[in-house]
Amino acid sequence: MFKCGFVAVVGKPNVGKSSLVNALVGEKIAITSPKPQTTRNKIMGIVNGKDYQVIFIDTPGEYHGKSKLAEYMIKSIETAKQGVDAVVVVLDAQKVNQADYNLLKKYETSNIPVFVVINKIDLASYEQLYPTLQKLNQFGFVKEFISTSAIKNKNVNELLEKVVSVMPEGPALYDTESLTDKNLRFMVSEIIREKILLFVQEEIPHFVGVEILQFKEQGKHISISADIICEKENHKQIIIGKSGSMIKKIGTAARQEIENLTGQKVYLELFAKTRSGWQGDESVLSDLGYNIKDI
Ligand SMILES: Nc1nc2c(ncn2[C@@H]2O[C@H](COP(=O)(O)OP(=O)(O)OP(=O)(O)O)[C@@H](O)[C@H]2O)c(=O)[nH]1
Ligand SMILES: [Mg+2]
Repeated sequence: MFKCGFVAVVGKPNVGKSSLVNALVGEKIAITSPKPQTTRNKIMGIVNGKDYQVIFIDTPGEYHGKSKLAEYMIKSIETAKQGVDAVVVVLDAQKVNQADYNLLKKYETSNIPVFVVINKIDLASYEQLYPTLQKLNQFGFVKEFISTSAIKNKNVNELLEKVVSVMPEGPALYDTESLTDKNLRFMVSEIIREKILLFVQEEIPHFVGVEILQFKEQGKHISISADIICEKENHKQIIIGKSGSMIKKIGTAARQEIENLTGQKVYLELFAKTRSGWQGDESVLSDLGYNIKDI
């Protein structure tokens, strides 16, 4: 008997949803960062076993922004939950609060299995965890509570086994060689954004978008050029850095990761541009791949 199904992975920003999906897949298919609102799209992470295929859908963290980009992200979360066979709600073991309980309550009447993952247990002591686990007892409808560390790969296989056990019978829906529904071009733009999230101070990365202008595979190497779209002129100056030092650092780190991913030599050119109000401009959003009509 072969099993196949879809599982939405949801939760507050920064709880480790993308890290968990990467751990389940066994490869990095989604970018991660210490800053909230890293993920902007729904991204499939496909896990293939001998007698199953589970399609996990990573989603943006639940939040309430007002821009058209926020609207796109919120709609991505909503549509990711539709028609799935199970939901995994991820919590940060150190920071479970009312917002998580409110989120969980929404699933009380759901007629599909709900799993609660208490992630980042490597950072939480038992004394910290105990009151949280006590409070979670009130959610009797939850199929299973699983404590994990996505980073240390702890209990990730146990989670997978539990999820597989509730998947419906059916043939694989995706090529069993595929790990994600996203293409290399998308991954490249995300890797560049991840380096910006890593290197650039607090707020600015949330106002940045990456547009791939050229993506050419030429024999043994790949030539890529991309625009880093900034909200304000001073954001652009920070992205560029003193004598271009920041954009160079972003470019070097991104190029190395793309080379590791593809096994090919990569030429990467980055340009910083200012497009004030781009997060509310449907045509720019569409150029960046955030097309609300597509989801
Ligand atoms: N120590 C520890 N850190 C973790 C673990 N899982 C994730 N992290 C870190 O937590 C941060 C957020 O992880 P992400 O996977 O980007 O979180 P997310 O829920 O996808 O965040 P958004 O996309 O912004 O909603 C990153 O710095 C991760 O390295 C874990 O199990 N243990
Ligand atoms: Mg994420």
